[in-house]
Amino acid sequence: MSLRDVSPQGVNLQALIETAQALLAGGKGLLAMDESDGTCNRRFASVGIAPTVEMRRAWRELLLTTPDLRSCISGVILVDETMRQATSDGTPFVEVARNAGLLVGIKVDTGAKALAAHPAEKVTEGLDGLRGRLQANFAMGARFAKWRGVIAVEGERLPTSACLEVNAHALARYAALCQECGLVPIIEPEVLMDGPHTLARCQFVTEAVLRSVFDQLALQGVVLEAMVLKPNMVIAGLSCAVQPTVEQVADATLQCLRRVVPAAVPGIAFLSGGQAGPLASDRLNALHLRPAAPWRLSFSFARALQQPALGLWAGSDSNTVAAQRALMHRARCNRAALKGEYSAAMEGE
Ligand code: 5MM
Repeated sequence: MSLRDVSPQGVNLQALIETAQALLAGGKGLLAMDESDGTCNRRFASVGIAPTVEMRRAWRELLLTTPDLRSCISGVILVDETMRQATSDGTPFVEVARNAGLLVGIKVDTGAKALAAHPAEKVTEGLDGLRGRLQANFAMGARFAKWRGVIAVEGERLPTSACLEVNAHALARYAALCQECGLVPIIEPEVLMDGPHTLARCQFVTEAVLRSVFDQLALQGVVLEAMVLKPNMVIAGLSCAVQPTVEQVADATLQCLRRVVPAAVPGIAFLSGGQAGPLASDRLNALHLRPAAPWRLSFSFARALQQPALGLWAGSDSNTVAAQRALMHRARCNRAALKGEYSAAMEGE
């Protein structure tokens, strides 16, 4: 395919492609810090932090002002609240991130809601008024966006094809709008790890999900060169009796992706999905010890980067330095994994 420099809507495709490549360049990954209020508050509650706007602001300030974050992280995914907040000295977070050499992204879905007539399944909402919100986010400095579809696995019963189709449709419509508005879409279809399903079942479902997503992306005219895919790794359910080795996860993940992700996609940045930080790094590392894939493989972690730091911070200013060190430790582990140089020994450093 030969890409025109400017799309029919007047969008500079070359700029979008360069942004997508910049997100994936330099052996760096993404820091997802786009937890909605409810999710953030639940994570705060687990370590005894008060669920207030000010504590969420303070936590996001700690993350964004971590010294040297740019050595491992190319971009940060914010949530609307953070996009509009500032540091305690009044510097807007968007400015802080850009001054720190980080591309600014924003989560623009409005959450996964119950899918009518399909008990236990969800569809992600947020398409109404999305064009205007994307234009406003671009004007505020965002250069990429994120939307997450959630797919539950339950034996052979779930997911239904209805769930796959509506989520893929929404992801593709979001992605097309993003590109029209000058933002690179991060496309995140997540097969959840809750349940006793096997590695093979996760691979089967993930392949079906991605096939559906790429069908819809083609239908909606999304330019594959100007997007980033953010999928789950192919793993067994959390309560599956037989847990795969990191090598089995790497092989199943790559086999699945090779079958369905076109080579035109510049990169794949995995979510961590609730895996412990060291395990996520180990699996990411194994993926980089396999023969070269057609896309860059990276990370876009939230919990697997933030969790130890959050526990150390516990809402107290006096713990900021220790928490920022813990964040950088996980970031360095994952940067090493992108070169196939991570090992458990790094955890002791
Ligand atoms: C799967 O969640 C995304 C990646 O985070 P993990 O690495 O922890 O799995 C994450 O970006 C997620 O989409 C945001 O935290 C937003 O989630 P909610 O549910 O709050 O919208």
